[in-house]
Amino acid sequence: MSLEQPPNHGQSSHGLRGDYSHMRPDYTVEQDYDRYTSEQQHRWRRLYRRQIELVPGRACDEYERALRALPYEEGIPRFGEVNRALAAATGWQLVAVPGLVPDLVFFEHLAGRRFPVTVWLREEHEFDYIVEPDVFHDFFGHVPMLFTPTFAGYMQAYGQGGLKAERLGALEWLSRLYWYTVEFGLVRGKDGLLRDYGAGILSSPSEISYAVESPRPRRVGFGLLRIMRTRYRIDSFQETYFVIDSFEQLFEATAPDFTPLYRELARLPELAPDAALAEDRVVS
Ligand code: HBI
Ligand code: FE
Repeated sequence: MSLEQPPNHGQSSHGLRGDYSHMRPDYTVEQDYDRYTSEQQHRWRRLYRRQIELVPGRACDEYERALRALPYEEGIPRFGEVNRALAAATGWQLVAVPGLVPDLVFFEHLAGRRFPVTVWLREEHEFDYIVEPDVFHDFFGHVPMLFTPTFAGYMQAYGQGGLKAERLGALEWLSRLYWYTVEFGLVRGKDGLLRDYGAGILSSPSEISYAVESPRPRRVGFGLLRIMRTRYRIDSFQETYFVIDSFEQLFEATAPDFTPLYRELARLPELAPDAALAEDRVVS
C-alpha cells in the first residue's frame, strides 16, 4: 500500500495517460466529442447506471439534486452543454484537459472558477477502480458539487490558496486539505446523518457506502491543522474521514490566511492516515 505519493505535479508527461501533444499553454484541449467510440459511450452508461443507484441515502442532498439535473444518462457529457447550466448556477466553467495537470496550472484554473475535467475514459479492465482521475471521476464525482455556491466558493478559494502555498513551500500540507475535503470529505446532513460529498467517494462503487456505513474507519470532526498534518493513501479506502457540519463551515474555516498555520505545521510532527489523537472529535 503506497503511502502518500508526492502530489503529482504533472511536470513531465511520462507515466501520465492522455494526449498532451495538442494542448494550449494553459493545458486545455478540445473535448473532440466524436472521438469517443460506441464502446466508450456504452461503458459510460454502465458506469453511470451502477453509480446512480448507490447515491440515495449516501450522497448529500446538494450533490444528489445537482446530479439528477445533469444530462449524464445518455452518454459522456458534452462540456458545452454542462457549462451552460453551470455558468448560470455558480459562474463556473469546465475546461477539458488531457489528464493530470501541474499543481500551479490546476490552482490557476480553480482560482479562475474553471474546473479541469479529464477527457479520456477508463479502460474496461478499470471498470471498478482507477487511480488517476478520468472523465467519469471528474463529471460524476466533482461536477455536481460545483453547482452548490458555497462549495464552489471554497474551490475558488482553494485555488487562490494553492498559488500562495506554492510560494511558501506548503503544497504538501495543502494537498492534504484537498484530499480530505474535495476528494474524501463527509458532511453531516440536515437529518444529522453522515453523507458523502467527496468526489473520490462519490465516484467509487464501493467507497460510496463504505465511507458512511462501515464501522472500520475513524470519522473525525473537521480540523484544519489536524487534516493538514495527516498523510493519506491514494490506493485504498481512507482510514480516517473528516466530517464538516456544513459547507459554510468549510468555507469560513479556510477563509483566513494560512501563513501562520504553515508556521505551526512546520513545528508539528505529521500524522499517519490511521492516527488517533486524544483531542479528536470522534464522529459516529
Ligand atoms: N490535475 N486534471 C487534474 N485534476 C486534479 O484533480 C489534479 C490535477 N493536478 C494536481 C492535483 N489535482 C492535486 O495535486 C491537487 O492537490 C492540487
Ligand atoms: Fe478528483
